[in-house]
Amino acid sequence: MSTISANVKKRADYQSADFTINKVNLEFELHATATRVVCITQIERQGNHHRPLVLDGESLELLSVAINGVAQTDYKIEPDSLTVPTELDKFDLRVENIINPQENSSLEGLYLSAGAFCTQCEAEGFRKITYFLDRPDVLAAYDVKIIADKTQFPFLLSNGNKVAAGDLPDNKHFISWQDPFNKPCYLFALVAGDFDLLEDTFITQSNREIALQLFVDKGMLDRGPHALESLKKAMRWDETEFGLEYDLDIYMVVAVDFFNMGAMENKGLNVFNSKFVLANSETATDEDYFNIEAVIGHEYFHNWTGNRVTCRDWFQLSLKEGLTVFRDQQFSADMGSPIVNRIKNVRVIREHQFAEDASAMSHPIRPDEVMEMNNFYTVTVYDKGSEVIRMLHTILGKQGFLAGIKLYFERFDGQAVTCDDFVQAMEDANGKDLTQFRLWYSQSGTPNIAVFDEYDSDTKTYKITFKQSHKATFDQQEKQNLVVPIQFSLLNSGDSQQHTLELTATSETLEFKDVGTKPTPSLLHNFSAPVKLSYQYKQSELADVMVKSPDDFARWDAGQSLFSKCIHKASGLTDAEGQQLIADTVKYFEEVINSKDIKDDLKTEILTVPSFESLFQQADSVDIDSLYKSRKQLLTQMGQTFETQWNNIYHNKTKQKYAYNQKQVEQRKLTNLALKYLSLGNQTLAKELIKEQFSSCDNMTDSLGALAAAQTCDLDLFEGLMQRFEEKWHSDPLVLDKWFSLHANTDRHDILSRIELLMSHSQFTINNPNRVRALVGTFAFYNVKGFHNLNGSGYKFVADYLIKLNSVNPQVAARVITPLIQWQKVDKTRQELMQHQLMRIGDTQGLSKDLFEKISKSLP
Ligand code: B3K
Ligand code: ZN
Repeated sequence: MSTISANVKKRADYQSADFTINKVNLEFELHATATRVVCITQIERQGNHHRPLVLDGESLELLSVAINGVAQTDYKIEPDSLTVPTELDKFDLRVENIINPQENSSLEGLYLSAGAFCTQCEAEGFRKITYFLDRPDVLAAYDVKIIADKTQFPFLLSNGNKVAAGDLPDNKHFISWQDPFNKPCYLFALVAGDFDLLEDTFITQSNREIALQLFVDKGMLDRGPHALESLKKAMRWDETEFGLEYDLDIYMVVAVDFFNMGAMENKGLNVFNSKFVLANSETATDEDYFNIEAVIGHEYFHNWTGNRVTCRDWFQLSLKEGLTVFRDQQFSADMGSPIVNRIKNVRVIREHQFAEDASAMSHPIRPDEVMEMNNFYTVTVYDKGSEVIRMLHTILGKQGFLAGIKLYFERFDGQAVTCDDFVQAMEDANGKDLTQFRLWYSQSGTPNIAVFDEYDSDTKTYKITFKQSHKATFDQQEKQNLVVPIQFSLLNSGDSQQHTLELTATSETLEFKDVGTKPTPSLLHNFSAPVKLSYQYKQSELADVMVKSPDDFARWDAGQSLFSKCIHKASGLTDAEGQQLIADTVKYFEEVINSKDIKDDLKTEILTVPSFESLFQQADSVDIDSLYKSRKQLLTQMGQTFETQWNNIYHNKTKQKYAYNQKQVEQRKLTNLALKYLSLGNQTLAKELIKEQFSSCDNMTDSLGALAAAQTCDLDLFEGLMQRFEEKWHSDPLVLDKWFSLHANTDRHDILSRIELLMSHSQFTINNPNRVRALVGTFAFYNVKGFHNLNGSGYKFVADYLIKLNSVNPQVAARVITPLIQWQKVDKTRQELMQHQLMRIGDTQGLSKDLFEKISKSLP
């Protein structure tokens, strides 16, 4: 393993900055290989000390440093810093440097995305632009002047308001921007390019008119309206639900093709991965439409939770991310189906967050130690972070929660604060002691909640006991009891009430009197805590909860448990016994599929078999092959047993023209599920339906529905349709990502040579994160058979690719390595194969900090 001077930063070591920056004046003269940056800052010493000024900076060519107009020479340049000795307490610093955006394939700092300049500064990318105090607790007002060629870059954008513009010699022009709101440098943004522009306005609750501008690649205007509509919905929703109004007079969103993640909430100038902006019915699925609305909402909501009140240091990331994810989840639920949304949230937790907590990357939502900050934009910080906020919402109630939020903004607007500050505001606004609750911020791992009950028919007493336990995780041995809100009700007891227990001790027993018959508990309503809950249900009891619970989430969850228990059990039985168990289990779903009362959205979810990933997380050790096989047998049985019903559902399909609305979305989801089951239950029929749907549908959701069904039904048919798809979309990379992705998760023996071939496709490039995620990411995360091939070829393939990607884009490489470091639950042989590949990657010359941190943690 190569050694890196691994600089581990600890949360406990936080110190406020030696200097602060009051005002920033930036000037950019854009050039693909040599952009000149002049940064003039008003700097002030903080406290009584004589330390020199130390600025962060990476990959910069320094031209000059001046203090109060006097050129300096005795500064010291190191690979990641610039030290300027000075005794002055208040001074103007001028730094001039050159950067090379064209060579910047890390997509952090200033880089070129398909010919347009753009920036990504969070977390620590600003230091790749100029020498600066690159930390979130240094807040300043920015004036920015951008100079560039007028023909190539007619749009020159930055944060805030446009204050000046003009022509310059040599066909150049300039535009100046002023952002009146103090911000940390991670919220700085610059974009320059030629775009098509979609404009609209929004009138705020206090009657101010906001200009909305959406910048997209030339020729993409017809794919912009959904994003703009989503933005207006988000703005209105934040006013109605939280009383929060937008503050600047202009809100700009730019869609770029090369982007490391979903989007970035830069003040007044969001930069988006074009995948989360561009949509029309032909190119985007219902899921794309949903995600666009969610991500547009998320970035907009950051304007208050993140920008107006920001993080003191990066360990506090969940302060803004957990809270903003919670807000975007509430928004999505209000815009669409609450139950589908909640299930979606829970799937992320169970499939990915539980996996992270069970791996060597386990960390609390507020991490204690970080080597590379980009590695901590995790499902734990984001999604478990959101669950923690949700628990506060449950414990304090909606009004109490809103009172806490109000106090939080009153106290901290314009400041950089901590998670503790947030909880303190919640405590103070509600007069509630949250000392024990705070442990959710410092403790990692998934709590286990075991539930036991007993019923005494003589005394008509029912007792139910909840017991919490916590296993050690890779990062923490010692665990404490947490506050776990558990919502539940008792079926068949004559008591229809929902109860909420705030479990704080190791164990607590509740007693119910005058209970006529033994109730069946319906537990963890709405997934009231991010825990693994167990109760020894009989199959018939689960079926009871699935059909009768007053809580839709509990109904779905009971169905999932029926499936999961059956799959796990069958994977340990002989084939014949397994098949019998599966056939018996499937019968319980007859009432659901036949029901006229269950709404389509819930029905589809209940009838969807748990993903392999979530089954994987339910056991401590997994026999991959037999689990995979049993799951497939169950799917097939579902297809065969209910062939008639699937056929009926399918033929009730809407004939309406495509529209993205709740009713149609639910219908498409259900009919495409039916088609998939038919492809397992009646191949001959399915093949005809698939061909017909693929040829005649007017939207991407149904095209992909047909392809996904073909993928399980008949490989030849699949190949033929995939070819047609490619012919239609070969010049549209965003659409082709769906095609790359479908190829990558196909179960076929020659999958690796297929992927190699796809890498030579003219639209594939290792430089574009969307392409890499679609092809290599999908394979590693979801192609169970290919990735976990016992001959080790899948692991080796991913490792080889990561070795290449390491030098191109370390951030993306560190994402794609995730499945490889999660070797803890697989068999010994596979563990060794995976570890061997991790060691190989670890030996790479020039290994990035990003990969080093993950590999060094995960090797035993
Ligand atoms: N705050 C950004 C994420 C930045 C990731 C840096 N590696 C997007 C978001 O969460 O809204
Ligand atoms: Zn965010």
